[in-house]
Amino acid sequence: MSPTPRPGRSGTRRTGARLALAAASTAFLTAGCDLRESANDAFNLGLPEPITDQAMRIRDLWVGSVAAALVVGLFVWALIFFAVFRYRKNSDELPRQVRYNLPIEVLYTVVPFVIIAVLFYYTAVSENFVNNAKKNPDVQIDIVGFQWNWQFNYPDAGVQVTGSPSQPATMVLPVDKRIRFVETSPDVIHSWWVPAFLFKRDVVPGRQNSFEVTIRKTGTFIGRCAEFCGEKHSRMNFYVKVVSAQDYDAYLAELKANPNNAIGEGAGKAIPSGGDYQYVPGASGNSEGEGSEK
Ligand SMILES: [Cu+2]
Repeated sequence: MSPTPRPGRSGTRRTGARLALAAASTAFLTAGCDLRESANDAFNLGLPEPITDQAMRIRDLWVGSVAAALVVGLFVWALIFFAVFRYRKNSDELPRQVRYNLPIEVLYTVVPFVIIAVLFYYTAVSENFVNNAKKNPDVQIDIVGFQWNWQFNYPDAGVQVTGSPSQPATMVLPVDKRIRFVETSPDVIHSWWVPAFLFKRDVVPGRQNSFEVTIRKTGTFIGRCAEFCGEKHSRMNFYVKVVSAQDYDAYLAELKANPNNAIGEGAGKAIPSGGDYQYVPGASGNSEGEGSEK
C-alpha cells in the first residue's frame, strides 16, 4: 500500500474518465479506416460495397426500400404509443363505441396501395436496368460452371482459364467497360455469384444465361457458387480481378503466348462436355426474354 494519501472518490472518478477518454481517442485514431468502413457498411445496410453500375442501382433500391419501411414503422409505433398513453384505462366505463369511419378506412386502403405502387415502380425500373443487354458490349466472357470449379473463356482472344477445387480460377476484367457474361453448364445447376456485384445468376445445363455489368473499381474480389451443386460445392470459389484496359490487354497477350491456354486445350480438356449441351465459344447469350436489345 502506498503511503501517499489516496485521492478522493471524485478524483478517482476523474482519473477513470480521463483514462477512458484517452482509450477512446486512441481507438478512434487507430481505427479511423475501420470507422469509415463501418459508416459505409451502415449506409449500405449490410450489403457489400457495390462496384458495378448495376450493383449501385441494386443498393439504392435496397436502401430506399428500407428507408420507406422505417418511415412506416416509426409512424405505426407513434400511433401505438399515442393510443397506449392517451387512452389508458381510467374507469370501468366502456369508451364511446363507433361503427366505422369512412375517411379513415379509405385512407388506410389507399395509402398502402400507393406505397406498394411506388416500391413496384422502382423495383421494375431497377430490374430493367440490371437486366438490360446492349447490342455491342465491349467484352464478352463465357462462363462454364462445372463440378467443381469454373472455366472462363475469352472468345475474342481464343483463350481460356480453368480452375479446380484446389486452385480456384481467376477472371481478369477491364474496368469501365461494358462486359457481357454468357453462362453454360455441362452438368448441374450452379450459380455465378460475386458479392461485390450484389448479383448472382444461375448457370443452367441446356441453356445460356447472360447478363452485363460495367465495373467502376479496380481490385480483387471473391466469387462463389451460390447453388448447392454437389460434394465440392463449397470449393467452387473464384476471383475477379479488375484491372485497367491496358493491363487487361497485356494479360490476354500473356495468356495467348501459351498454346495450352487456347480454348479446348490444356486444363480445359478435363471438363466433361455435358450430355445434351456443348460449350460453343462466343455464342451470344440469350436470356429468354430477360432484358432488351438497345
Ligand atoms: Cu456449383
